[in-house]
Amino acid sequence: MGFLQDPPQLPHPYRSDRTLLALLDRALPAERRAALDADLDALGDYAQMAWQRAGTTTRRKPVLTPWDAWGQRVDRIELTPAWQEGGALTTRHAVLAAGHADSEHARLEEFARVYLYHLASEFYTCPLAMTDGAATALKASGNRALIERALPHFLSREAATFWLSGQWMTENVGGSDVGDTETQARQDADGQWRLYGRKWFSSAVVGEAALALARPEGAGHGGAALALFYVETMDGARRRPELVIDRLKDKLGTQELPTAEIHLDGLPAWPLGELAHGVRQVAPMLNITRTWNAVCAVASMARAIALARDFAERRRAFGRPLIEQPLHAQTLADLQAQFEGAFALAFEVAHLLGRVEQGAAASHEAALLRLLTPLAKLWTGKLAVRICSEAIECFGGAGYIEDTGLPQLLRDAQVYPIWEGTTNVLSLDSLRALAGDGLGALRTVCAGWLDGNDDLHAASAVRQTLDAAARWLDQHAAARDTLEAGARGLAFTLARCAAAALLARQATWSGRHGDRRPAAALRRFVGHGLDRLVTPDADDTALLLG
Ligand code: MFK
Repeated sequence: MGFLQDPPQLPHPYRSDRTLLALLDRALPAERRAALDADLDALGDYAQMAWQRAGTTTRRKPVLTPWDAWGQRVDRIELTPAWQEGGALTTRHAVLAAGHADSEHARLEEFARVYLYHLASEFYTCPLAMTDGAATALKASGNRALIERALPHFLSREAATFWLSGQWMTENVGGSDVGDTETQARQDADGQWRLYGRKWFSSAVVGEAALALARPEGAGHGGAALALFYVETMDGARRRPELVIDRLKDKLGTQELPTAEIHLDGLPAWPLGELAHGVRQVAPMLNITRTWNAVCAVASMARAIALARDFAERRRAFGRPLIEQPLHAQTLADLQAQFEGAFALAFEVAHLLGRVEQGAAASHEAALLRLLTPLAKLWTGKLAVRICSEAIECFGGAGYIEDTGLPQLLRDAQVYPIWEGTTNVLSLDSLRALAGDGLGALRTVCAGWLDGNDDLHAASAVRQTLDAAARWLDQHAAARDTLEAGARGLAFTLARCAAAALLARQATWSGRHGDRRPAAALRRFVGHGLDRLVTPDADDTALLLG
């Protein structure tokens, strides 16, 4: 037998992740930091085990069996091993419960768990995200009966009582434009609301509950006339007959996740609040799932870079290991710097969320959270695809071979810019957030994050770029079409400025502890430029599309 290449090994996802370790050491009080360690260590162990298991077992997908042998409708879904383990893992390590604890650090501690668990979970994190979102939307609704009914299940620390919740919005007609929802809510003779219609992407169909948008009978058109309902899917051990699974989707990635097309034929439902403004009521859920999306996107980046970095030491070409090849090392270092910026922004959103929820944030920080949430989601989603693509290229042809497990990283990453609102929908959402005082809040906090950092070039780049963004916004505020056409460039610019300022804050802290690597990440990140502003020419756009 001739030469055989050593495959890449996954370093321990928790103990070897210096970015995560430094963040937690900086941001958490020592007592809480120590208390968190055991759960993160165990989730890191599980992630390493799952990577090894994936390399030695045949990959499986969920299977739907609609009918049993005797003609009974059963809609049984067989799940992969990681999915079968999901409830036990989640509750044992309090993945969701941690985020709803009574502390300003609760969300940061939750999302550290999410980050480590995500890839090993095979996107079981998708229904977890929705369950977290449902718990948050229920709390915001103030509906005591539903809160008492569902929250103990959603936030349970025991697998036996744990429930997953879905988020049933998307329909054939209303994907991004949810206001076109066709599902109807009607009251029966006993006054019970029931839902009738078809939901086109249901990613938690194996769950026990869902929040669903529907149009109450007789209500008008558009989003404001929709209502938000809570539903349960099970009747004891059986799925309720009024919920029918039509088929599972055949997707580009996230193939272990059983995403279904369903129809509702009178499923009992309870309104969360008023029978209107359902989009406004579901917004707290969207902002939670968008935060999950951002953290899971950086988890994918971390995994791709960790494997490429490890491989660069094992693989020799042109007489030396890849890591000693200047261009290869440059490529990996660029990825690392971009990742550290994205990581800083996603986790700042997580931490800020906890502080705002617990009333521990300054007054301007609620506006900041409203702005940073879509920015983090849209920027990390796009970056995850780019980083996963570049990282699998670091393996040459091996990165293109299915059973290395590497192509899956890229296919799965492509979901981040799509789920929970595409990049363009989120760019437009950031304009909504900028209509408040999001930009003022961002400028205030960036000044604070930069304070004390000795990289004057970085500080001035952030300040100048934020000034340019503010001028751009003023200049185009009255021209809605130009504003929208340039919204993506504006969003990327603001996201990169926030990330650079956050890198500066981390670099200042790490420098004091003798670690110069975050300062290098800051220099490299700023070196790639912060300004992505564009002023599109509408005539050229029309010509190009003509
Ligand atoms: C592993 C990672 C985990 C990730 C989980 C993945 C789950 C995957 C399942 C899915 O993908 S589910 C599908 C996700 N679909 C979307 O995200 C929908 C995309 N479309 C949008 O986001 C639209 O912007 C939206 C439907 C929310 C709003 O469009 P409209 O109908 O034009 O809404 P409008 O009239 O601007 O806003 C209605 C109200 O909601 C307004 O408040 P008011 O009634 O008080 O005026 C808005 O301010 C408010 N609102 C909208 N977005 C908000 C928000 N409030 C707070 N935060 C937001 N993000």
